[in-house]
Amino acid sequence: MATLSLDTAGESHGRGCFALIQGLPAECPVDIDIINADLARRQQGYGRGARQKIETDKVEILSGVLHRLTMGAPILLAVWNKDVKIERMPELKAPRPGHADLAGALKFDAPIRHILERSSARETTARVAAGGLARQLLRRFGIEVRSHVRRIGSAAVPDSFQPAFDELPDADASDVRCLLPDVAEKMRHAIQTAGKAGDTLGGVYEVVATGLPIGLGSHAQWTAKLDGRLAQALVSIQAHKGMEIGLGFQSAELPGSKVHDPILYTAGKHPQSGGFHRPTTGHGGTEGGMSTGAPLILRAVMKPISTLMKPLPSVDLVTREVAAAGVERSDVCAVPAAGVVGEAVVCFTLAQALVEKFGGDSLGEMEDNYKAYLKRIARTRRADEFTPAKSAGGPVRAGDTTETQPDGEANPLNSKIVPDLQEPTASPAPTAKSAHDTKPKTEKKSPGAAETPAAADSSAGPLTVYTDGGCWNNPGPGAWAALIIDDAGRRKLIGAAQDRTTNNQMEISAAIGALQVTAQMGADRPVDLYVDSEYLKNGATVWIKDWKRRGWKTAAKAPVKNQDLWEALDNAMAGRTLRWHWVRGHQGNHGNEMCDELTQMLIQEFVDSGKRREVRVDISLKPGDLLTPGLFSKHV
Ligand code: EPS
Repeated sequence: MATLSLDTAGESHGRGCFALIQGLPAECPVDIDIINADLARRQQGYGRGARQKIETDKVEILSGVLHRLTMGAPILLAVWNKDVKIERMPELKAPRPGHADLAGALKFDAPIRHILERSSARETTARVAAGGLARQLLRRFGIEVRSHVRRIGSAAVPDSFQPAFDELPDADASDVRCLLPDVAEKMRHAIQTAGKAGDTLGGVYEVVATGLPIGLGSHAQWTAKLDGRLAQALVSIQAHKGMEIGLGFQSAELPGSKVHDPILYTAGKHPQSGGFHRPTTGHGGTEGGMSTGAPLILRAVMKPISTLMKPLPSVDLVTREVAAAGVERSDVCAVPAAGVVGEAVVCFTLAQALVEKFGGDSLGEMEDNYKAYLKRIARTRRADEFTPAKSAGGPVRAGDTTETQPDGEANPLNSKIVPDLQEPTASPAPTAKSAHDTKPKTEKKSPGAAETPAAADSSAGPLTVYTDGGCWNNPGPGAWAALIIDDAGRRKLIGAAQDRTTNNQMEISAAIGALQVTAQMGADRPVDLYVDSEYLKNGATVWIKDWKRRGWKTAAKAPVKNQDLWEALDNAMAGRTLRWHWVRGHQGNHGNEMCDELTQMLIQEFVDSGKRREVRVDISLKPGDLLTPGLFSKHV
């Protein structure tokens, strides 16, 4: 089995931080700028100490890469320190509670300085450099890893906040790497207050990875389990105390029916998991120690940094008398940077699992193995394929299996090596067919085969909805529009215009309209809603609970604006499985742009008719029908 390994070396104030990587296949392209970009991200963050102003971390590749390609040889990375002063640094008398000082000094029979220099979080520089290399291998296979901060001290995003994967890069625009500006402000304030008090703060960040093939890791041995390996990687980061996968600790409170993710099947889609997919993400992307092909959702908790400017009581290691713990230059909070380190260790762990699964001495060999695997998991099993008689007769030969795909187009292998990520797109591939359509013509239907949930449920799969609302002269004539996409690529566009309304009213109306129509398509089908209004998303997911509790009053006891619409939305949401996503409006998100375009056309039509004509649309599109603005003008 091919193995990819990483060892790091270096002391915080020694010559530098070093990473030795072995087992990366030959001929992988290496872009040093990608590694340096991650190193720079690791140095950012509100609450960092003075060290980050001294250092400008940049990687030097000392071996194993030639002409920007890996050579299949050991790779040595170096990030040279500027603050090199380890020889002159004083010994700490009293170990710092929370640090490696005490256990290390006693165990190694060594000065605290010898321990702290190596245990310092500066070591993460080497892991981030190695992660930047791993990230480049993952991208060859369509795997992308991102992160954002959920909590610093008591300032946290709501539990229900699950940003779309596309939104995660925006976290880097915030110095606390938090996507909600009001929470980010609270985080900064909390860090400031802790710093002034000579204290420190920890927090929680989330790492999400998409594009994984099903089956990385293995159920067969505890050391091979992907979830366990990710936990080891994350909890080994300095100051980390725990991690969660998917629903994580929340699973303890919930019944199984709310934790486990139903299995769905759509032929020709989700090639990285053989067409199988999940409407929900409770499992966080792993089952039985293996990846499922769904997004990997991991959260890690970092404790407050243990060097306190107002030190806690400790004991002098020489005199054994009470003494204040040693004080070293340090950070008040490093959670934003920890998220970047979390991404790096997840990248490396996934690259290890990928190399182990697909092996090969060169990237090309690994890619061939990967393609062959996608083909194998996509094939239909014959009813008798795994009966005892068959297995007793020897291994299944290639000719014994039947391909699932009835035509070339639906075969994922006719597409690029990098499979499409799970993110919904406004125009899904027009190739999807129902599970029954894909039964090979020659195959006899095996009794019971159609009863499997995977086969029977394809018509009850998840729905993707984009909505938008707008009006002219807020308040003034306005309209809303919604685009509904089912898991077979069928699309529906609905919308309506009216007089004397507001942007917010139209945003809520769009969601109500979309939920009413999707209820007719199956009230139990999970719905992913993509909206560009924070007012709508926050109202529907967070504020509405408090408004109802207070009898439709705001915290300031004022009546809630647009109560009638919120009540209608509340009714429409009842009993539904909804996931809300915020997308930035007018930024090229195809579904959002379509809804915006239709909204404007509906208003125009309404105004042109002297506001006399009721203007509504309800257009159903088959897979393959082009979704162009010209199409609206025919119907509006
Ligand atoms: C760090 C560099 C260190 C610390 C921090 C992380 O630099 P210095 O000790 O010179 O200030 O700021 O390390 C710790 C928090 C720790 O506990 O050791 C870095 O580059 O990330």
